[in-house]
Amino acid sequence: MDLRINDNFSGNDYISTEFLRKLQLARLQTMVKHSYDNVELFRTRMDELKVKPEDIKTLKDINLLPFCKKTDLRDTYPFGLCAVPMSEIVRLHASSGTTGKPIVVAYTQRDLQVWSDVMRRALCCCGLSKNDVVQVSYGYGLFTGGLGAHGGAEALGATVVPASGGNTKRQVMLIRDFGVNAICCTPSYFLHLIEQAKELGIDLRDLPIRAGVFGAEPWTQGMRERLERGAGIEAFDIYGLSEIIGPGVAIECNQHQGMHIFEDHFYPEIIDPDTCEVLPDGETGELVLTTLSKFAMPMIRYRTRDITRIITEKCACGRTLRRIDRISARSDDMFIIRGVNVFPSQIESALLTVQGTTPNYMIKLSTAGNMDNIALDIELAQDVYAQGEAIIEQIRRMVTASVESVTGLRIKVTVVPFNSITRSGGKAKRVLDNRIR
Ligand code: DLL
Repeated sequence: MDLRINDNFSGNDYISTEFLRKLQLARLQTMVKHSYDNVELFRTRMDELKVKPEDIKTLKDINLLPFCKKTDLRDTYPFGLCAVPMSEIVRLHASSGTTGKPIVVAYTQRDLQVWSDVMRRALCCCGLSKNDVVQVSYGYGLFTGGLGAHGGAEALGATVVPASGGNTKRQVMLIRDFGVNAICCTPSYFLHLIEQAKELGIDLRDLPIRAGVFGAEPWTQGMRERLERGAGIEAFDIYGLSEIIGPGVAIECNQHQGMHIFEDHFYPEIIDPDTCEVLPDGETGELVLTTLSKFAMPMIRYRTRDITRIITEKCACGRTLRRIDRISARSDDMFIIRGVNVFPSQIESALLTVQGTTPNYMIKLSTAGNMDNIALDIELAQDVYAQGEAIIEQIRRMVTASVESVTGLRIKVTVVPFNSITRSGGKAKRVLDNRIR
C-alpha cells in the first residue's frame, strides 16, 4: 500500500473509490494505533469501550470508536491531546471560540506538508495555478486561515500576496497594483472590500481578479450572488476547522454543487446530534471528521457541530471525492424563539431575497419578561438608502414579510444608516446576544 502524502498532480482527487477505501482503512488503522499508544484520553476511552486498535478491521469498525468534542481539547489544554513529543511539533495554532480558554492545535513537519498539499489541491479546484497571483487576506497568526491558505498557494507555485486581514483600502490597492487574480478571505470581509473599493472609485469588476476562496463562516447563496456580481468573480466555498487541520478540509469545484472532501486525509461521517447514530449518506446531520494522516494531534471521530449532508452522486468535474453540502449552520448557533428553531443563515437567506438590501445585518436577541425576543437591524445599499423614507419603509416591510415566510416569525426589522453595522476583518459577528439566562 502506497501511503505517500504528496501526490503532485492532485491524483488522489480522481482515484477509484475502491482504492480510496483501502487507503482510508490503512491510514485509519495507523491513526487509531498511534492515538491509542500516545494519547491517554483516547486510550482510556477505548479501554472503557473494550476496543483495541486491532479491532478496526474494516472502515465500518470506526463505529466502535469513541467520539471526541471541543470540550476534550479545552479540558486537556494546552497539549493533552498531543501524540508526539514537543520536539516533533513545529507549529501551534489556536482558536479562541466564544468562551474561556482557547483550544490549541499542533502540527509536525509532515502534518504541515499534508496541510499545504490539501490547500494546494483546494486552490486547484478553483482553477488556480502557478500562473496566478493569490492574495491571502485571512488573518495570519494563531488563526489557521492565513498561514493555511498561504502554504497551499506557495505549494501551488502561485505568487502569494500575504496581506492578512485589515487595512482594507491598502488591500484594494494591492489587488489593483499587483494584478491579483484570486483572493482568499471571509465572505463578509470581501463584501467590505467591495464597499471600500467603491469609495476609492475602483471597480473590482474592471480588474483581473476572477476568483474568491471564501470560508471560515457560514454564508448563503444570496451572499454568493452579491459577491460575484459586486466584483465580477467566481466564488468558491472552502471549509475547514482548526481541530482537523485548518482550511482545506473541503472545497467547491467549478460545478458549485457542494464541497469535495479530501477524503484521503479526512474521513467524514454524519450523525444524528441527539442520538449519535450514524446516518446514511444523503441525510442531514452533524459532520464528524477523523484525521487519517495527522500525527501531532490526531482527531478520531471529532464532532464538528457543523450541520450538512454527504453527497455521493458523481460530480461533473470528474473528481471521485465525495462532497458535503454547504454548511447551513452550526448546531450551537441555533436559537429558539417562541418555540421556533432559527438559524442565522435562514435570516440571511430571507433578507437577501429582497432587492436593495445588503448582507450587512445584525440579529439582536434579548429577553422581554420570560420570553426571548429577536430583532433585526439591516443596512440598505447606499444609493437605495439615499432615496428616502418611503423606499426605506417599503423595503423594511418586504424584509419583515420575507423573514416571516422563511422562519414563521414576525420580527422587528430596523433599517439603520449605511455603515453603522461594524464591518468584520475576519469572521463576521452576526448575532448580538443580550438574553438573560
Ligand atoms: O475557520 C478554518 C478556515 C479558515 C476555514 C479559512 C476556511 C477558510 P476555525 O476558526 O477553527 O477554523 O473555525 C471552524 O468555522 O467548524 C465552521 O463552523 C466554520 N466554517 C469554516 N468554514 C466554513 C464554511 C477555520 N465554508 C468553524 N461555511 C467550522 C460555513 C464554516 N462555516
